[in-house]
Amino acid sequence: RFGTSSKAEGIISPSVQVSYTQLLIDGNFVDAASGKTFPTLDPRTGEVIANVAEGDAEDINRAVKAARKAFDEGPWPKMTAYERSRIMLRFADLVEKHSEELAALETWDNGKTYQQAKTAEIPMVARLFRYYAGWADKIHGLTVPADGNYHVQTLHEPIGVAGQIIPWNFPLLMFAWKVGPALACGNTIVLKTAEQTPLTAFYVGKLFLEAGLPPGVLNIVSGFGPTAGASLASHMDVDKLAFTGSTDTGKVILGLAASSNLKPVTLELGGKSPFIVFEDADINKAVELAHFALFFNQGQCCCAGSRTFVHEKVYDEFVEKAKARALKRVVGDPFKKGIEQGPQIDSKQFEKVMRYIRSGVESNATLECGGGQIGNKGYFIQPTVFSNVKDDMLIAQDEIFGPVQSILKFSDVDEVIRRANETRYGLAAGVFTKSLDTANRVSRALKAGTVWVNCFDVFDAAIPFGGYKMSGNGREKGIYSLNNYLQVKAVVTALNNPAW
Ligand code: TXE
Repeated sequence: RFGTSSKAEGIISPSVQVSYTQLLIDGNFVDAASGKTFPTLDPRTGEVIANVAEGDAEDINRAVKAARKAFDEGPWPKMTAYERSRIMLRFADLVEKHSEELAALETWDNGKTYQQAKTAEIPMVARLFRYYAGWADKIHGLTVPADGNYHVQTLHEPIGVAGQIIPWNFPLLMFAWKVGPALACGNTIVLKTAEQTPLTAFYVGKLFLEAGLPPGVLNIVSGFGPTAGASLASHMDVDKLAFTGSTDTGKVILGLAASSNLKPVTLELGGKSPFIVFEDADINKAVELAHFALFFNQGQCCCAGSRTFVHEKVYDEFVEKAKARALKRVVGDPFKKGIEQGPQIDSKQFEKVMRYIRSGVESNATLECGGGQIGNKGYFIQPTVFSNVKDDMLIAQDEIFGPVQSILKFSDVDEVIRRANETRYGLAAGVFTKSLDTANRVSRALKAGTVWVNCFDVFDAAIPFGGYKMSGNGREKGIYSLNNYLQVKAVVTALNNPAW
């Protein structure tokens, strides 16, 4: 139980306990068939929060069977869209009602600040479900004017059983991005949570049952990638797969889908997003937003602005200010007031980030500040800034996924467009300028799924999100996400009309 110290000075979360640690299959919380469990850890200390059921192939089979039955026999796809929409709306209300416990559980399991979880992420989860509830009864096909004596219509049907595999950096938001559109379209779901963060999905699974979701419509399996995840990706009775995670695992998943039943796959993978500051930008604002773009969520964002390109005329001033801002960043217990940065998710990610920091130093980038661990417990890392970063350095090419800002220098527009695009990724980009011409030119030239102009990390349920190149395929959120979960059927009927 967390919260025994909730009255201690500065602690801002309510007390919360772990109530659900079993798999949610066919409307019931059950142990893994093997009886196995695994620990989920508190990133502040590395200590065990709870042991949760370790699902594997057999549990995925059970979950897929339940989802199949709920799809084929109903009631989910056979309910009216309005009824489905009302369940989703009731669920959104319950998320809001339980937002404090959910935010506390998310912080405990993930290490993100309670403030961020409570004021930004949980409200966005509710918003997403309301947005997709709104779509449920507005999904329809077309009548098509074809040549000949035919009446042609398209039916937009749910695909069937959707498999969804999510990561640990935004556990509930990723749940919402995937589950919202799948349910709105009438699919049933088997979702595998990340092994680092299984807790909040179980909690909202319970809220969904309370909202009236029929058994088997949403099944949640915790477990590891190569076992539970791979069984879901290669399952012959899963009709569609959606994945968010690393590019390497994305490739494995695509292979598993291809070698099993060719299920369609949407992938949201890594990034190395440029954040471009032109000489005419408001420098103070650009420094603050570049800081936010990189350090938000401990730097664990697929769209982090992890290559900060700054025009040579304002480079030195920018670096000085970026360093001063990073030095001011408050790192500590994410449950405490005023904390901006908590620990990294686990020892594997911590070691990865530290390796990249060493690589930056060894490749002669200038370490402006940070570079070390904070304390000797948990996975806290000093906000780190490198200047004089060159394109061919590893820290400018690979996704670090931590609080490490790399600042590069450029001298003209064509050069920065070329360099910004010289990456295997293409998820997002930021452009900072007061010139409309520069903003328009650069945002059209960048190969990225999202371009933020004079802003960054603006998310909204209606704005599509996804990647070019090795950042993935398909778009989530907005109207675009519905296509991922629908089949289009053309019905062509001969018209017995001799006059035509
Ligand atoms: O990712 P994985 P990891 C990036 C980030 C991070 C790196 C590694 O750079 O440092 O990936 O993180 C499941 N079959 N991102 O190791 O392995 C796994 O259980 C089926 C960016 O955590 O991709 C988890 O549920 N599933 C990213 C999910 O995949 C498998 C967010 C993600 O794990 C599997 C997270 C397999 N063989 C990491 N192997 C983003 N785009 O936001 C693993 N999984």
